[in-house]
Amino acid sequence: MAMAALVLVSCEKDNKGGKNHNNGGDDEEYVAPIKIDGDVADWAKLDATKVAVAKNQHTEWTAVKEIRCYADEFYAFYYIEFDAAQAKELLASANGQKENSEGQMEDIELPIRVNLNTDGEFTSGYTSYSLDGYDFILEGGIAKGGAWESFNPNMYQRIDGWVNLSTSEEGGICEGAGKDNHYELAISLSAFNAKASGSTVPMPIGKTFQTGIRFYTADWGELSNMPNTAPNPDSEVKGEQKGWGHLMNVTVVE
Ligand SMILES: [Ca+2]
Ligand SMILES: [Ca+2]
Repeated sequence: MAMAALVLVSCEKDNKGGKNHNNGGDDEEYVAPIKIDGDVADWAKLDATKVAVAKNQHTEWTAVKEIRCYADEFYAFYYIEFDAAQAKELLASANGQKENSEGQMEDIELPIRVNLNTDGEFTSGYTSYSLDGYDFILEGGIAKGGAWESFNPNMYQRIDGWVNLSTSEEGGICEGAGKDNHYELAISLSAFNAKASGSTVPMPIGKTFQTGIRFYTADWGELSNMPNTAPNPDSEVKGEQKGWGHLMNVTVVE
């Protein structure tokens, strides 16, 4: 929690400089509309017409009930609601250590992948496991040691395979916090775009983007794709057979 607070403070400092467009007058201090603390009461204060919402419609994936996304010019905020009973089981399962593929011991975590389509095109990027081609993945754990943890992901861009633009050790792109069966996370758009703009295929987040989240068990079993739909076995589209949904469309609020 202490580290998450530090990240937000440093981002606010940077952002204040970026917002200084009235000739150095008394800038209004930016106050994030969502505090990343796992308490989701602040979401009720947002203009609901500007919040993208995806409710679980899948008949087999029941662990995640709903996700939401709201973006202002500094952050993209995410709300995640788990089924209360399954959240307890998932937290308990993200505990202890395991040997990774390189033979080293590492913490068992509950991983997620935040998917972002930043180029406005639905055929470029990664088209498997989503009906829309997304260009970036933020991949990392949200729980370990039996408790929620901050979100400090690796950042990958789809350029002829996945290219790692930033490691979790570098940090500074995201933060997250959970409480009971809710989890909140924020992406710093300036930090994300600094990495995205510096790649061989620059593709920063603009005024609109599309997003979703894939959820996994602690051993990378499929837990849920959000947004989703009820599976349609009669469809000729593989994603529709499996109940994958279209990404949420998010317009940045200025
Ligand atoms: Ca909050
Ligand atoms: Ca794309």
